[in-house]
Amino acid sequence: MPAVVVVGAQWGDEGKGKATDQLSSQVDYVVKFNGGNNAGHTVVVGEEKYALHLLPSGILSPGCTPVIGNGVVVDLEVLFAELEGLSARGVDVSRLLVSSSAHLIPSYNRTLDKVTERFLGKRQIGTTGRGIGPTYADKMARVGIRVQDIFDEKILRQKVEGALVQKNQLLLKVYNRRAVDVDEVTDELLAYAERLRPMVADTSLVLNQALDEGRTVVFEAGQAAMLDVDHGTYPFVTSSSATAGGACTGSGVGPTRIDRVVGVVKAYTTRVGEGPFPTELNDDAGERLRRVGGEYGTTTGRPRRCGWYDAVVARFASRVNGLTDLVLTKLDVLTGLEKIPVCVAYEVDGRRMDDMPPNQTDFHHARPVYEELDGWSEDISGAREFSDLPDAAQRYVLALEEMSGARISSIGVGPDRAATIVRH
Ligand code: 2SA
Ligand code: GDP
Ligand code: MG
Repeated sequence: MPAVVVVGAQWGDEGKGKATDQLSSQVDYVVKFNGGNNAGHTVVVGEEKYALHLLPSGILSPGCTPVIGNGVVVDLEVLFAELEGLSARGVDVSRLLVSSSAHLIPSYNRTLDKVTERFLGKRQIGTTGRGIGPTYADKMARVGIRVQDIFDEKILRQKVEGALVQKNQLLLKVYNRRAVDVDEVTDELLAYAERLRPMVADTSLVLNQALDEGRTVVFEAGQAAMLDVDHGTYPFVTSSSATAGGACTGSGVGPTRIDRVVGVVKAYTTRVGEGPFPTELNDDAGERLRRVGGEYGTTTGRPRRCGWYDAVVARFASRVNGLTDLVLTKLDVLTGLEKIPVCVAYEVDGRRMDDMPPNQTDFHHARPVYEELDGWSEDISGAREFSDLPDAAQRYVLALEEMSGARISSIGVGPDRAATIVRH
């Protein structure tokens, strides 16, 4: 499996961190290709729990080189804080490589993210407030600041000046805020230059050479298909390409080199932030999923919205990512439920739709068509083979597989690395 992409197949927090970490012991490089420190990936290793934001999960595996690709947006303050935090816990962080073309999140974009949300009022996106949207907007508007810029003070100052021409007008005239000082921002960024320099590399070249030598590379997505800027529930999305195509543009590795695309799905659904969510439960059943599943944001601590499994979403994610297989997580969280509803289609203004409505208004009106599956009461957290699962749990997995558009190759029955059933 030389080149494997791991993506979220719902609205994020499916357990991509654990899925990637499990692959990492046999992997040479783990590449983050989109997003930034809006992500929160939890990895549990024995008694130790790690919450990774900007760093790829591969950083926890000795021998694996973690890579921050060109498609990522990097907050340098967060990068060094996260590296120091892991170092203090004995993790070797010396192998990290950062693309010289990745964009930086200057402090003014954190401010703009928060101010814009406040200004949007009821129409807000529910962002993580980390400056992600404004930084990708700068990238597309060609006024972004890249990693390589901080090694040339003159160029950096010019670029910061260019970026601030419009932003300061906006801050002063629309948002009633004080203007940002060019020198202050330039100095803030320059202060990290020498510490960053040894990590900076032409990561596209490094990764392509590694693949030429037969090494194994995992591309780890942040967020998920339904939050992808093109394919998600726009405008309630993040600002990057979180689907498999993003692995190529965000790393400089071509699509012909990708061998496998793994989609991670939870046995139910969660969403954090605003936007449509057909199977959302605003009752005791939703509260139970949140409590048993520990559904709180890994980055912001926000309670996640919870609902039943949505096979329309899974089929859509299988299609837009070209999934080769699915990793099903958190099956253990459903233990104890007598019946488990699963959404098999939508009803939109009296019409049945088996596929994702391409029109956003229809998706806002979509009502789930449920099929009820039998639950199980036995503790499944110790199951390591598919046959260890009670019959009803096996049937639940096989039914999801049938509806979701790809084979389920692995099943999570607990947060720990070991709590996994691999289906051969
Ligand atoms: P942003 O900050 O611009 O990316 O926000 C835009 C939307 O994307 C959602 N988003 C996420 N959804 C799920 N998990 C994410 N990471 C954290 C986690 C979230 C947290 O692992 O729990 O801690 O709150 C993540 N990052 C961005 C976001 O909610 C907006 O809907
Ligand atoms: P990511 O953003 O997709 O990496 O997911 P998060 O780390 O934000 O959220 C997933 C949560 O579920 C984390 O707390 C994981 O430790 C936990 N988790 C992952 N797989 C399983 C599983 O199979 N069972 C249980 N109970 N928890 C899991
Ligand atoms: Mg997460």
